[in-house]
Amino acid sequence: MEQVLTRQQGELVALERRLVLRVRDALAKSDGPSADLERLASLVNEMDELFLLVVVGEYNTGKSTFINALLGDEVFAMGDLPTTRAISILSYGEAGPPKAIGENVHLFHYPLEVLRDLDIVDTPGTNSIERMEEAITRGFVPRADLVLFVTSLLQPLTASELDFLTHIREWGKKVVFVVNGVDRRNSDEQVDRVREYLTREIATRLGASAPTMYFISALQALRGKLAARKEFAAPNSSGATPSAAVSDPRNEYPALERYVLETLRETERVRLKLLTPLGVLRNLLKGNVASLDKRLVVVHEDARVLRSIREQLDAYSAEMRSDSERYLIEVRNVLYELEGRGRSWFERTIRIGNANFLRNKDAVENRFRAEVVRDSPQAIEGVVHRMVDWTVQRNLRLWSSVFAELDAHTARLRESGALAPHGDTEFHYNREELFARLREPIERRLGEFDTDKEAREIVDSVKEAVTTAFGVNILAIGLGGILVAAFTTAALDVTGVLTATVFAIAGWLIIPARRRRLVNEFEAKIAKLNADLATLLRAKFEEQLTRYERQILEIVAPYARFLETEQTKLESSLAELRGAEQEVTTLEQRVMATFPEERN
Ligand SMILES: Nc1nc2c(ncn2[C@@H]2O[C@H](COP(=O)(O)OP(=O)(O)O)[C@@H](O)[C@H]2O)c(=O)[nH]1
Ligand SMILES: [Mg+2]
Repeated sequence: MEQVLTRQQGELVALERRLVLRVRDALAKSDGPSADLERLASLVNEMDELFLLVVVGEYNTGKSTFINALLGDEVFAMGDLPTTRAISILSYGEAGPPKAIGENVHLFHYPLEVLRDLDIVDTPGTNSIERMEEAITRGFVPRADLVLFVTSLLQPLTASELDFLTHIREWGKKVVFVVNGVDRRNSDEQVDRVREYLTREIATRLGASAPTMYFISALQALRGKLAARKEFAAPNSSGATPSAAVSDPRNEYPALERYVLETLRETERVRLKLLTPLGVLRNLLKGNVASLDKRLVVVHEDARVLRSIREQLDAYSAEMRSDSERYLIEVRNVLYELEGRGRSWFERTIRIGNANFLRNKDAVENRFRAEVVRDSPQAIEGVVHRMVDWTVQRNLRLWSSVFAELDAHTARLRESGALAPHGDTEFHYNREELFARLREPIERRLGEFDTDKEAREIVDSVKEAVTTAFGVNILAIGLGGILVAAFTTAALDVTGVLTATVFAIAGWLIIPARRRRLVNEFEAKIAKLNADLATLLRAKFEEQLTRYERQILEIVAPYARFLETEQTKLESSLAELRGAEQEVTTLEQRVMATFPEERN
């Protein structure tokens, strides 16, 4: 049976070791805290070490006295001052002066049988004014396989003790409560009341039902043993019964000693030893899952902001596209009126009586300009200018609202602590940097935004396009000038048809038919001009809109990529850690099933 258990123990240790390494790798990959990584690295070694029975409690509760009682010797200094600044590890061996091993750790030896199986650790008292001592003890807690928590009958469970117990429980440690100083009781009822009180408080405040609890007098026990020793060394030297103190029926020291010397030498020790790494893993995993979860929330928040910026951009573009149509309608109306004027001009002008006038190209052109073209080019130019101004203004507004959104988001994150300067992990660092990168160009652009210059650039490009489209090669000053030239081409065509020869040969006979054809041609020209202008303006507008969209997307894109990578990384790390948590539970159950708890 023993062999089977040993083999099973070996198997479980191997599984645990593999799990510890797996968690260590997962934490390293997810930029886990270096303290956690160090803890896991030492955990691997500690698994091979002896069982650690760690005695904790506030100073002066009798920790050192209790250990001395176990040894039946005064190995540790007992006193009223919180002087035990170091952790004292007691191992099996010849007694002698302690050795300092590492910072704040002293190694003692004593030839007590039980020490072959376990090391006993005396810790500096918590709650002394020396915060250092408490920190040393707290740091040692994760290593414990079992914690003996010593409190005093006269002051059971102070606020700071509760705080310390919470810390111990976070590491999943089994705690045995030792209430010391029963010799100082006023009555037996006092002991019963304290037991009831502690059982209740431990259950409600720490969630541990039926705690293991021993009411002892370490001092009586120690004195008894020392006296027995003396008696052994010099029999019949005194008539007093040395075991009188130990025979106090309310002193449960003998039961506690049995627990340490006997129970702990059996499967209980193996069980607890196997549970220790699992408790440590569970605690580290819990903390890291929580912090990754928090990071994931931040990443989701950020992604939401980017999505909202993209949505704003989409809404802006859609709205701009549909709103821009109204400028095209204005252009069409100008041309429509021009067409109307042109039609009646042809009616009035293309007549036999005007033959002389019609032969004068310059005169026709001038009159056509004065009576048909009129201010249409200026009107169209005005529409184009207004359209451009509107586009530029709206774009500026989009940038401002994107900026405001980012700003509000940063403020929210800062408030929630997600951007706190103490967050010195790579995650926060990258994030801050990207935020700065994201804001900087927007801020700069808002500062430099020159509406006039933007508008001028757009009008220039429209001008260039009109020049190419209508084949008017003029280095004109304004868009209007180019349009005048374009319209006049229409008039020139009119005069081109009405040559002198036509009048001479066909005379008045063909005039009405000619006129009709001219009007038709003119209408077709205007329709084409309208279509060309609309296409042109749409294209220019679309070009502009696309440029604006690209400008914003270019700024947002690296950030979006970062978030995407970060999210994938976080999610896979979380899955990994959650899987490990599952594994901890499975192993815990196996340990409990293989080495069941002994009820005493
Ligand atoms: N009356 C009484 N005094 C005790 C008992 N245990 C320890 N003391 C005294 O309390 C003081 C502090 O004990 P010590 O073991 O040094 O406490 P530690 O600081 O927790 O290690 C010493 O003077 C001990 O003699 C006890 O059970 N009864
Ligand atoms: Mg002490």
